[in-house]
Amino acid sequence: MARHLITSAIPYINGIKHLGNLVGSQLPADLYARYLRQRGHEVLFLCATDEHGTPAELAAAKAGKPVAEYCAEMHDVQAEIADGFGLSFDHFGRSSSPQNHALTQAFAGRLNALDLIREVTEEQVYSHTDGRFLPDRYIEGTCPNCGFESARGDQCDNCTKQLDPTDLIAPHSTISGATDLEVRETKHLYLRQSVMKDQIEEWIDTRQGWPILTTSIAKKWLTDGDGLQDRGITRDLDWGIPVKNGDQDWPGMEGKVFYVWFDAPIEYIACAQEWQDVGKGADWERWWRTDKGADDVTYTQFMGKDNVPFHTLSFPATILGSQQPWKLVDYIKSFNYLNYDGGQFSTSRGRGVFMDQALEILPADVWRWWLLSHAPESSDAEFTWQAFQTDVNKDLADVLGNFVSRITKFCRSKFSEAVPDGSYGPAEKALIADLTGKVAQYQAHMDAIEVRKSAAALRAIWVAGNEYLQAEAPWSTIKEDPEKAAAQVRLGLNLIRLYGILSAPFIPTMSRTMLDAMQTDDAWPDDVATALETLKPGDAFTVPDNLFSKINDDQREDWAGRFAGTRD
Ligand code: B3M
Ligand code: ZN
Repeated sequence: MARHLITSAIPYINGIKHLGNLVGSQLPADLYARYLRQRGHEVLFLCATDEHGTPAELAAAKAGKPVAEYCAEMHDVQAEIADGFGLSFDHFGRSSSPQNHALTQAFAGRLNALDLIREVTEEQVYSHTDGRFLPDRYIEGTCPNCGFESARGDQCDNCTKQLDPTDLIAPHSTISGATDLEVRETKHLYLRQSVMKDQIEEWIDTRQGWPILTTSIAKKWLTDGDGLQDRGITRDLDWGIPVKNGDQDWPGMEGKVFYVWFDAPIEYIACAQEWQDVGKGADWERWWRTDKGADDVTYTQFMGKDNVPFHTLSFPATILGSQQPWKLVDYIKSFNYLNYDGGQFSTSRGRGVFMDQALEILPADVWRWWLLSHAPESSDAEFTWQAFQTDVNKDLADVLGNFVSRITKFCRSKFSEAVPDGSYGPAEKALIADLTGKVAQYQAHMDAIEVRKSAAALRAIWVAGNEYLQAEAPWSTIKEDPEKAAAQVRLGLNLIRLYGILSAPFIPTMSRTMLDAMQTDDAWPDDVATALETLKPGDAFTVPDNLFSKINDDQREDWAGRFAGTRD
């Protein structure tokens, strides 16, 4: 038994996430957490809402609410939807927590004491009408690179060029539309990442077997252009963690807050404190301090590829720079993008299926299965309604659901609602041997967090049972050899149990239904042959409700139209 710390990138507070976001971090993290728990490991699985920065302020303004109130409400909304998807966080925290305030300020103080922070006087755009500076998304204008008219202060969404607000042509405030802007001097703090370049590079080089997607992005930032750059860690915003030097004021930094990407990863640590402080756990330092036992912990992070630079460079710079014994990440699992029906998911245009809408139309397990079995691992993936309908109907209804329903109904009608007696013959032994190999393969892929391969291996396990049933046909056997048919059914019922256990990380609710119907435990099969003897002759079971009803063409067309754009 080992100890595993698992974090998923923490979603921005500014609205409900779409399925592309879900499959890029939270869902595969949940798959892995559930699997490891089932294998008997001690797991701490943390996630939170990312509540600072311009996205939060702008979304609150749009909703006409004070930011704190907006964040508190949206946190609860996101928590409830996460629950609806079966995301089994041990704690779903908030980056605006008092714990994160204190910890973020403490890190800044420590880094400053070690001369890793420098003060920079720079030019920023000030809006007279709004009475404030306009960082990042508070300012829009024409991109100097491509001429796109709605380029933001930090980046052009059209040509992806990274911008500074002062680069924009014909800039205006996105708060008021004001154009009475002026460039003023203001002071900010920079984390001196450049002096830590070698240390970070060495650390990355010691990480064994990271996905290529992860290391290639990290290396690019380390070596491109002039190499790793110092990074601004403060902003002129009202909402956020006030800039402090530990618990002391920071002269010249009054009224400023830390940049959202400085405090967001620190929330991974603060979240463990929150978990303890709300009484869900104890001894958070055992997970995070290598001097308090965390050197035994394996720490895995999940995220979309756009988040990789912050997790491979900036957050490690904070941790390594502190020279304190914080746990560093062991493995970063990153994902490409999931596209939607010939284009991209778009939060601003409401294009694609969002998490709340998904749960309104279908059970979570259906989404979990499709998304995970199509996780964008080696390249971007695409959601289409046609593929979705075909795949889930086949896998969950024709293969798995059909198997469960056929066996249980047949047993009830020809024997009883109890496991019949009969000893396994050559066909059963051959299936057990085949499944022994297939289960080993499934475990190997799950251990390696190869999400798609794991799904394929699980599907193959379901298919093997179906093919056995098709070939052995107890409904025919029973006419000549009732005892043989009884053995076939006994194996079938034990297979339902095995499927319930193995499938739980992917489809926890359906798995629960299978296991409840078999009135059995969910012990992971150390040995497949033994596992398939667990349900004994005479053990009672019930016929479960249909696991999954197929998606029909009318539904598919209806949904394709409904989610094509502009969410109301
Ligand atoms: N909130 C970005 C995102 O949701 C950001 C992740 C923070 S992880 C510390 O994609
Ligand atoms: Zn551009």
